[in-house]
Parts: sequence; C-alpha cells; structure tokens
Amino acid sequence: LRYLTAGESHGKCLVAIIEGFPSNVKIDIEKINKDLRRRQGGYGRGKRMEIEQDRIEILSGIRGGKTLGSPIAFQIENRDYANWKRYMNPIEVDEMEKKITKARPGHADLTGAFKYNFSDIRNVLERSSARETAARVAVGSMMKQLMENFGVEVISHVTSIGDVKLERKVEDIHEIRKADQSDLRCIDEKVEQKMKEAIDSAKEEGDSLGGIFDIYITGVPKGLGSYVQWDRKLDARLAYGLMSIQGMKGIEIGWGFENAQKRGSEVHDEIFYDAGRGFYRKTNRAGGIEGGMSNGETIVIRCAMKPIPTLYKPLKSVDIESKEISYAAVERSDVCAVPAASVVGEMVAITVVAEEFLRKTGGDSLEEIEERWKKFK
Ligand code: EPS
Repeated sequence: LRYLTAGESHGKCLVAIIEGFPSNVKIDIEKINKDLRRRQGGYGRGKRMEIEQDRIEILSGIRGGKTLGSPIAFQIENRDYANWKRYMNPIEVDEMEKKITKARPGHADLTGAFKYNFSDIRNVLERSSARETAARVAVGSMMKQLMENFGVEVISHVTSIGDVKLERKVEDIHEIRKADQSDLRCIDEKVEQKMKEAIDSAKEEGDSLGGIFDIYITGVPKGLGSYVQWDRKLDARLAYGLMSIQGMKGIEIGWGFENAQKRGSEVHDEIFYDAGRGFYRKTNRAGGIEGGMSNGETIVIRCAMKPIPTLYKPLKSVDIESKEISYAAVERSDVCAVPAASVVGEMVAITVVAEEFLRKTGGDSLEEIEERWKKFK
C-alpha cells in the first residue's frame, strides 16, 4: 500500500493516489466528508476555514460504493482558488503579485527558497502549507473504513494548548470519545475554557500557540510490525508518519518520557494469562508496542505541535532579495491548529496501522484478507 498527495494551498485542488488498497471494501463517501469536516474545525482557526467546505470527489478505483483494487484517485477542491486564479494559474501569472520575500522564522520559507532556487517564497509556502493534510485525512478516512471491518478504531484528544494542560491521565476510551463534541477536542470543560482564553489572549497579542494531543488505536491485533529489521518496527513507522505532519516536533509512544525517569520494575507491563482472554496486561505503560510490534493492547501515541510560524505581530527576519533587516511576512493563518492536527494524527496513524495490517494478512480482496485474518487470530 502506498500513496502520494499533490496540490498547492491556493491551487485548483488537492489530489491523491492510493495504490494497493484491497478490493470489495465498502467506502462511505459521507464518512470521509465527515472526517474532512472534523479537520476543519477547532477554536483558533483562521479565516480560510470559512471559505472551504472540504469534500472528496472520487476520480477512480471505486465503483458503486466498493473499491476495485485499482488505484484510488481523488480530488478535494480548493474553493479559495476562485480568489487566487490570477496568482496561481499554471500557465500565466503576474509574478510580482502576491510575491513574498520576507521569510517567516519556523516555516519552510527560507531554506525552501534556498533549496529550490526561488526569489518568491510563495513557491515554497504553497506546498509546505498544512492545507495538504486535507488529502491525508481523506486517505486515512478510507483506511479507517477498511480497518473497521476488523474491529480497529482510532480516536484522539487534545491534552494541552500552550501551557494549559489536562493534568490527569485519561485511559478510558469512552471518555476520550467525548472529544468530538468539543471545539478544542478537549474532554474537560473547565480546561477547555482555559485553553480558549489562552487562544484569545495569543490572538490579541498577534501570537500563536502549539500543544499536545494523544492518539489511541484500539483493537489492534498482536504482531503488527517486526523486531527483525529497523524499518519494520511499528513504533518507528508511526513516528515517521506522524512526524511528517506539518508542525509536529515530538512523538512519544506510551509513557515514553515519563518511563525514562523510572526504574524498570515500575515501567514494564507484567504479563498475565486467562483461559478466556489469553495473555494480557493489567497496565499499558508501553503504549501497546514492544519490540517494534503491537502487543494487543491499545496503541497510545502522544504528539507535540509547535506554535504556527505565521505571527500577526511578526518576528525579525531578513528580506531574501534586498538582504535588509525586516519583519517576517504576514500571511492569513490560524492562531492554533492543534485540534485539527489531532484529527490529521488519527488519520496518519490508522494509515500506518492499515499498511502493517495488510503486510501481515496480504490478500487482494476483502474476502481474502478476512480468510487470512481468521486463521491468524
Ligand atoms: C490550512 C490552510 C491554510 C492555513 C493553515 C491551514 O490556508 P491559508 O494559508 O489560505 O489561510 O489556514 O496553514 C498554516 C497555518 C500553515 O502554516 O501552513 C488548512 O487547510 O488546514
């Protein structure tokens, strides 16, 4: 299974091609649109989300609501392109209009312009923008529908925005499901209120905020990933996928950083056996992965997102043409996009799990996978 995305933030559309998706899997387009809407939400988003109403248009690989096993291609229209046609047209544009020369610290701007030899930073930011994550959400939403056939579920919640934190650890999946009802994907109303105040205050001061979210994947069978080779380890593959989301700066599996401060006897999850349940654990500090393989417990991943680099009260920078000391460019942006990132994180994580699941079960059609899955179980 592999996929690629393409598309500029203010170009005509985002597109993706998924190759290796099995046949005969029912795909509900409205479920994908629902995940796209979830990504668009969140307190602290900018004006762009008032323009867009992201919807998927399938171009190939699905017939009558079921996958064909052939490449799935789709597009998501950028409604904002109507306002950007003059500047983003593939054939002819006025190069001076919308030109950006003042790099934003923390963004791909400066190094991207250097690497691809551009005098206009717009050529960099159009693709480095987190707008691209809409395509990855649509891909992940299809993976989620595939994995639903095997009882695998992914959910997430935001645990901190700036320095406002949900202090207690939450492991109850039912409680985490409540995140979908909150603007900030935060399950505690009081903490959510404080997070909103922090966002309001950052906005007033022309600043931005990052934060942390946790992803939980339940129902993952034992033995996805492998210890035999570095690039087959499930935790490594999850970290790779999640770190590739715009703005991510830290990934933790289970209680990774906390465990590092404790003794082994306080960290490792003891093994028990019950004739009905088989082998099981009473704790899950490993976050469901040992030796690069899923161990049958819930997979728990924590992701840290840096504050968005576009600041309405910009930081110092240098004009890449004149080399004059200046302030960074101000592009329309979000104050905080952590709730949106947590939805993207879910979708990227379930994509990695689906990839590993297919590697384990093999098979071209859903029926073939079900057959092998039964045997494996
Ligand atoms: C985003 C679309 C972008 C930004 C944001 C996320 O649209 P625009 O640049 O037109 O406002 O709102 O992207 C960033 C903050 C960034 O730094 O890339 C989206 O669709 O999520």
